[in-house]
Amino acid sequence: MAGLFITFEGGEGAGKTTQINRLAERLTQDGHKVVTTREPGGTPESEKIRDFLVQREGGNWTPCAEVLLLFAARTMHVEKLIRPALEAGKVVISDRFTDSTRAYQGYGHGFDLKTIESLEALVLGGLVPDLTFILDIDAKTGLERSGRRLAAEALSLKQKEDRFENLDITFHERLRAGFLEIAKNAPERCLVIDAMQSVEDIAQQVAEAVRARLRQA
Ligand code: Z5A
Repeated sequence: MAGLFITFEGGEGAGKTTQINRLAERLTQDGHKVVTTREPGGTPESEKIRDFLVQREGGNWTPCAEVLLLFAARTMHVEKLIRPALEAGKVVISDRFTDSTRAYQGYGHGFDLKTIESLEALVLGGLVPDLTFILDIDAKTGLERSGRRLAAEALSLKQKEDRFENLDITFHERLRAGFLEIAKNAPERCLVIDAMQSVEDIAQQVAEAVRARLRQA
């Protein structure tokens, strides 16, 4: 495939959205065609599934149902948006992808990682990000940051996307350890960045890594 597929991962409030906006701006200035997207979501159908999954009153799903909904959203996202954009030579930047299922549902909630891998084989058809940034932050600071963002959003209580933020701190600690384990197992793809640094310093490290990868392509 001709394009470049970049994903951003990490716990709540790690700064993914902030960094994706910076990176997209830089790459566009450099003359690249950039598509930014997110998971769950990215297509109209997948955005509907997102509401079930992340909103406070989206539903009380069993772990298996939650995983299947995530992969239903992901197959639409991959087939309708990500793959066509990569085939058209674009840079696709996704706010979360399948590493989040491994981290949240697998390491966080204890859902069987082998089953997640089987679903990945079915849904992704070999698609793997070229580069994954794991923004690493301690759970408490991340939750404080994301709490401030949620408080600032002018949404009704029902629409608040805080179903995962409301889980206890030990869940978020397992999540962080899960992301670090994922990075350790895929060092050729994953770059762990200390998310406690300033927005500017992180943006610089991200831009350098992406430019290096684009030079290799
Ligand atoms: N989920 C799942 O369980 N399984 C899956 O497979 C997938 C997802 C794909 C939605 O994700 C939820 O879905 C998510 C996991 C679950 N759990 N939750 N909740 P999301 O990505 O939409 O939600 P999020 O991680 O909570 O997003 P977030 O809180 O917006 O975090 P962020 O995008 O990483 O951060 P941000 O919006 O850029 O920044 C947050 C605040 O911190 C904001 O006020 C910034 O101005 C500030 N900030 C950012 N960077 C800095 C630095 N460097 N210093 C200081 N302050 C900063």
